[in-house]
Amino acid sequence: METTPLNPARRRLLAGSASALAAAGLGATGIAQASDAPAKPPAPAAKPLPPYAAWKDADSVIVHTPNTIETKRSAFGDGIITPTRQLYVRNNLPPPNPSILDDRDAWTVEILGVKQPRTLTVGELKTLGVETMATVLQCSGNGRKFFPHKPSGTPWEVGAAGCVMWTGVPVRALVEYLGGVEGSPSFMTGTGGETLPEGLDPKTLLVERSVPREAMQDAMLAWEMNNEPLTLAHGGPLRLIVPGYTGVNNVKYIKRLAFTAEQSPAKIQQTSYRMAAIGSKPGPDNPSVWGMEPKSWITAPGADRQALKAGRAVVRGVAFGGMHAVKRVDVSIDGGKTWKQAALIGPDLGKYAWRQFALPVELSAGQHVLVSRVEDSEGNVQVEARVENADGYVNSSWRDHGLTVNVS
Ligand SMILES: Nc1nc2c(c(=O)[nH]1)N[C@H]1C(S)=C(S)[C@@H](COP(=O)(O)O)O[C@H]1N2
Ligand SMILES: [Mo]
Repeated sequence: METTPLNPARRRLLAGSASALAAAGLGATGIAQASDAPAKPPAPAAKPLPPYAAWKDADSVIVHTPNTIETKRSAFGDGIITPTRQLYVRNNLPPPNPSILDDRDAWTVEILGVKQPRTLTVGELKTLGVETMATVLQCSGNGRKFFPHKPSGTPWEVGAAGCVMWTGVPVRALVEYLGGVEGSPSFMTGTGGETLPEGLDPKTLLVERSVPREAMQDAMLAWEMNNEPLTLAHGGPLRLIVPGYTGVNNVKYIKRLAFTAEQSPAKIQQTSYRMAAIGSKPGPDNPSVWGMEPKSWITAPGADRQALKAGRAVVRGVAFGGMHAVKRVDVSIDGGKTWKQAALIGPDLGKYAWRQFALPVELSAGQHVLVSRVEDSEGNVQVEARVENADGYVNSSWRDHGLTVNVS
């Protein structure tokens, strides 16, 4: 349905049908109808925000379900950090009872697989060290909407992602305090603190994720997001942050952090979040969805069907390397035929944050496809085509993420 002004071809078509109606002897009414835009089906009513996330900015988000809330392409904000009220939310299970935030410092986390395994309170964690870092938090399924085979799962477009500032204790400092890692386990496994329904095998629901042990080097147990105590929606009182890894590996409401020889037996580790061929059943032999890849997308101008006038405009967007820093970003306003290097603007908050980029352009009337392509410090370039996979994970395709705008 067109919400943007009609392009010339469309105008001709309608003019043609109007004169055809006139020729057929229809009166003014017929012509008026023909020159109006075709009747629109009523827009589906926006779903309400669920109570635990009622404080989100309703105009900035798309509520897919009570547990899957996406940031609109136009709503990442003009600064580098995604405002908390605009940040996406993804819960695989309903969040725990809000009473877990009543006494934040009393929340406990059990640390296993270290020389002196122990249960610590958040209050104690706060005495062991503190750091602040920015990371891109991005759901493994961000961009799923563009997979033509329509995988099951939320059809996220670009907005299951944000750049977030975390404050907490480095896992390194915690492990050192507990005497170091015991033996040589291959994985770091975090367990979420949701209350599981009774009578079901906990393995089918438990949010427990294992990542390669090396990831501990930069990982953090965080109690603050964007300078505020961590909300329930985002995993308060305590959350594991594994920079460079997709969203699911950043376990909320963390109750246990363990250094383990094996990956978690939970379904979410064994069969979900695996890169499997379309048509096959994902399982432990398929690669796990862990590290993120270089990815960027345009956020302005013209996102979410904002009207555009011909003339000067600044094409803007966000870009990240996943595991490495951003080196450069190129932008095209003709769908990838010709490219120009964009300027990286705003502060550099480290290799796990995203960079904002901008390129002034001259936009002529008509339709344009705005795309961006990032290269990381290791020379890895954002892929043109998505890697097809059964469940629609890790779509980093620059072509899929292009923004089509109509300029009048
Ligand atoms: N305990 C727990 N941690 C979790 C989840 C969950 O359902 N429970 N969802 C994961 C997924 S799939 C994503 S994408 C991110 C979403 O983080 P956010 O809701 O703070 O944006 O949290 C991850 N950590
Ligand atoms: Mo996710």
